[in-house]
Amino acid sequence: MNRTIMAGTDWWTDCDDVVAMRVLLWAERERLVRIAAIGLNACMLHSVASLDAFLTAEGRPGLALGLDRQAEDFGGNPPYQENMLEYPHARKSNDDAEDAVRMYRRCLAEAEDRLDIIEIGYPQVLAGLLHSSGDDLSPLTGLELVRTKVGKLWMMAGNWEDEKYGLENNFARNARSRRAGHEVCKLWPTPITFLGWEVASDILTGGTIASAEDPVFRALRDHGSPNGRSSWDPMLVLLACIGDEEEAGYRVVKGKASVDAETGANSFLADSLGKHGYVIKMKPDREYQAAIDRIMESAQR
Ligand SMILES: [Ca+2]
Repeated sequence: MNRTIMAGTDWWTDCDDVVAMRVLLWAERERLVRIAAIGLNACMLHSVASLDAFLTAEGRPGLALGLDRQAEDFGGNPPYQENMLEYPHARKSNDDAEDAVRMYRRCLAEAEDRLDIIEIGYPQVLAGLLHSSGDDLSPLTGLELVRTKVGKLWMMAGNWEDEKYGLENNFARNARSRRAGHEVCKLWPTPITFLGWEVASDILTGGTIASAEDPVFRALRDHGSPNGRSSWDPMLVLLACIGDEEEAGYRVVKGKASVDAETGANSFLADSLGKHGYVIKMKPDREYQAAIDRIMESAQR
């Protein structure tokens, strides 16, 4: 199938983004997807350099990276990023990445076929893309580019256990993520599949990695999770790379998702014709866990 995808990550204080990046690179090696670019939506001192170092250590140097440089208001100080700087890396600072919205516009303008977008972080780059105007890359607005060039958006966001009310970090972290979550749910013109907090919080992965020098294991240890971490981001990435909810072991509740722009709380109105959907697991937790842990081992050095 080899669909082209762009992926957004907060690559912030948590380590499940690191597990998820290994899943994404595995999916490319397996020719499930081709990765066009990765956008960072939290901006920390070593964001670009550490991601570049990790991708290089995993055998995929030179991937296009974009960054939201305004996203300095998420706080935190993850030790895993500084420790990744031990690996060789070409991009030394955040100045070495393109603006994330511009990079997404470039990829969409150049795409011959529709591509999918994966998001495992904060939604403000996606909202910024929707609001972007025509420029030297394309006369189309961001909304028009998404409408004509994106197949589907796959997001780890929200808590959909109670359709009336959920509160989850990616939507609710700060004022910009809340507003952006509101705008993406309201304006995004393609189908969106959400994997919510409730799906993955009890499924710990990465804990079976045997080598203490493995880059993913080191990140888990630096986070204080050497026995594995909740699988929000890796489960969403694996689902998106398989590209079919049922095949990936989920059923979908369709409808319309909303996010409160002030509180970041999410809610859902079920509707079989709706453009949005959240997934519910159809298999025992251990099967999702084993699938991701097998992928972790496939890349062990
Ligand atoms: Ca994340």
